[in-house]
Amino acid sequence: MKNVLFAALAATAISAPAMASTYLAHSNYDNDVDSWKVRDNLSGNVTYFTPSWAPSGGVPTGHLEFADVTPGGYLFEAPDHFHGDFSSAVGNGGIFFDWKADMIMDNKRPGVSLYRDGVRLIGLGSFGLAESQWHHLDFAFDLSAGWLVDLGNGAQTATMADIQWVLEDVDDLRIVGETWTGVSETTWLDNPTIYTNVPAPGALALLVGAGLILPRRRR
Ligand SMILES: [Ca+2]
Ligand SMILES: [Ca+2]
Ligand SMILES: [Ca+2]
Repeated sequence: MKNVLFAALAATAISAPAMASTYLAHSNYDNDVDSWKVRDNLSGNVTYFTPSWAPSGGVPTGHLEFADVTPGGYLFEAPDHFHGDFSSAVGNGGIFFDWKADMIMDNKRPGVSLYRDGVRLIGLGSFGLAESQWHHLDFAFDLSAGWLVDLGNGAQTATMADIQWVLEDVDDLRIVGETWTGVSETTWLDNPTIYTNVPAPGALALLVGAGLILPRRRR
């Protein structure tokens, strides 16, 4: 009876193994801004600012906050630990973050860009997001996320080969901050994370268990 139950559980695990994530790069801003910067571009003049660290009210607790300072556009820019080879997440992972803005124009939306050697891979969120509440955005590193790629002559639909190539050697990562034309808005960021999906430990144990049971039953 015990074996029957175990086999049934194992069969469930094989048909739909529970998935968990391994974080390849992550900032939760529990203690500080984790070396993130704000990159402002005013008519080609790039200036870096340090975002504010807000200790409470994020997803959860600590998070970044930045109030617009120039008529140019600003982005949250990741530190070095978001650079490098993340190709293990291609087709089996992605990037997520929690994002909030107090003023969002109809033609503005959150998004993330990953760069390699000037080639830009672009993931875009939805228009019309509610203001002043957190939104969880998650872009899988596959064609389901609608990635665009800009090779220097405008954005076009990205292929898996484009995604693979950029993720092999990411040298810059930026998340949208500017959401309003005019020096008016504030935006907030929490939990930027590059992740891979792996079977949960419980599912793995059941798979191993199934392997132990099946030979015994054949004897
Ligand atoms: Ca946090
Ligand atoms: Ca601005
Ligand atoms: Ca603005």
